[in-house]
Amino acid sequence: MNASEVPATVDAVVIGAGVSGLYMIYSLRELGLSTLALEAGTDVGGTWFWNRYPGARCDSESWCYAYTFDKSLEQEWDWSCRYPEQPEILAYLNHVADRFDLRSSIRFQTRVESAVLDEATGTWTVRTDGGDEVRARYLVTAVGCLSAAQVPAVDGLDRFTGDCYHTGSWPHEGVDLTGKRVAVVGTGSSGMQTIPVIAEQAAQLTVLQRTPNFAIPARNYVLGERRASEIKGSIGQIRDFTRHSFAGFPFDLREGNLLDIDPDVAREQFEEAWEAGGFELVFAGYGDVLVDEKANAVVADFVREKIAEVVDDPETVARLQPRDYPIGTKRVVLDTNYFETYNRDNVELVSLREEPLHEVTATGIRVGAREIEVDAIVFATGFDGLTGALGKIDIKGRGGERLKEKWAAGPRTYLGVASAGFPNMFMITGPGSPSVMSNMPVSIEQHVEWIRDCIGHLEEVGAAGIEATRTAEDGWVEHVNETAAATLFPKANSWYMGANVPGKPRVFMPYLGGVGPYRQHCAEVAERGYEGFSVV
Ligand code: N01
Repeated sequence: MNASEVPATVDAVVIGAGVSGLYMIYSLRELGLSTLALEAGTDVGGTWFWNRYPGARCDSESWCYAYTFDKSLEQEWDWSCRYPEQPEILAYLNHVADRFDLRSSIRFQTRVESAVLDEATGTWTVRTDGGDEVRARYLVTAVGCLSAAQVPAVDGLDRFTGDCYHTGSWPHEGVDLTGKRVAVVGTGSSGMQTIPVIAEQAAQLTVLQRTPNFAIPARNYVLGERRASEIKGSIGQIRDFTRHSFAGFPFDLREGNLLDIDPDVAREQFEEAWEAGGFELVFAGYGDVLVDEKANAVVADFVREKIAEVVDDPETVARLQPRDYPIGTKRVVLDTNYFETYNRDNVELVSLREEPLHEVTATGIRVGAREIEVDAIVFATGFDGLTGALGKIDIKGRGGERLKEKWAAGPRTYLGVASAGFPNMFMITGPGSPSVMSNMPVSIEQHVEWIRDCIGHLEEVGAAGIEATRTAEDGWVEHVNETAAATLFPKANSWYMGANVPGKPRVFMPYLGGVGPYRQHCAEVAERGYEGFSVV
């Protein structure tokens, strides 16, 4: 089933049918509101619908990368392993859509082009690429933080006669790279996941690296019946823990500071974390690692040493060891055989710092003083994060103010969920909320439930609308900036800072105050009658 007709009026429009959109539909329906979700893709899944590149997988533990709103759903779904691959997560999201009959509220293959506030009625008119218009009292953006793919403007790209792909919009029918000469541009999470898999298929793989990245072994494993049943038995405790943890994971920071610990003891702990795999080495490390450069260097040195142990060629080791930003301040990657891949005969690492990328030719890529002939180029060059997808929609609020213009010098939100001048518009995991600094489903559920309760309150008291005040927003933006400034994060040219998009303002966009404290703060705002909002 599909909401094939766009009705003239609904209570709420949701933009997107990924992890956040699906749960928002469910929650708005719980309130008894008529809800229409508009989704550009042909099916549900959002990030997991588009990112089908070889090796795409989750790097949160599967049992925490799932909805928690329905206890029987938690018990009935069986994850195969610790870090499932994209098809399994997409199958899960399809299962959720079917189980709760969510598709009947979704209009697929429909991209939202604009959303315009009618101040007189306090309603939003949402226009689609098909020319349909729908009017709604509530507008909820569930557009994802990483959904606007970025392909760099490399000279000559239009002349290339081979095949070109971006990891974030991978062909659904799959791509056979067997026996091909392939170049991968980019060594972030997507690049580091796909490089080892492409290396196994391709005749020759050239990796074009601008900035080396820190990675920790994922050490994925099959769950097995015993472990799966243990997890299901304790899922309630796990759920409570993640919700109140710092980053939404089933582990938290250690007590104390690394620099106060005996170096031998610390080393032993690092070795254990390395062997166990996963994010614990950095995110369950000591609090000073992400705020104190000396403490950070201890962990960074450890990971650099590990890279040197794995990779045979010393020149390649030197190119792969990140040196110019603190570990953790660009997204740490959980890898499977990434560094090992550089020991293969068919893989070459090109550092674009030594051999700059000049242009793409008809048959290859010109770097430094040479041309590398390739049959296919894979851009693993990331996204216009956090604001890119919202910026593609022409959102006009009070007085015709455009959200994009309001955010020209960086996003301005209250709690990352609302923006002054845009009444009755809610952003799920918007900039200024923990979002990408956390295990996403945990933050998504918190936002969806907060928005649901807020809308439920408005309906109950018969309010016409809600809007963040400029004062509350200014205070929140300042708090978000101060929190980031107290850490090492602004020291890296990361997409968190907008550094990967030419011309984008350098502002640290997510909120670093932690998932648990943020949840508590949002709950208190609601308890105090939606403090910082005007309810009319
Ligand atoms: O994108 P990225 P991504 N010329 O921006 C390089 C999530 N995710 O798709 O570092 C040459 O991280 C760029 O270089 P530099 C996760 O949150 C999660 O990999 O900017 N190179 C970098 O190496 C992640 O952080 C999973 O110097 C250029 C790479 O391309 C986020 O998505 C899996 C370039 C881009 O890395 C984005 O990850 C995948 C240019 N002009 C993604 N422009 C999970 O495991 C960019 N680069 C859940």
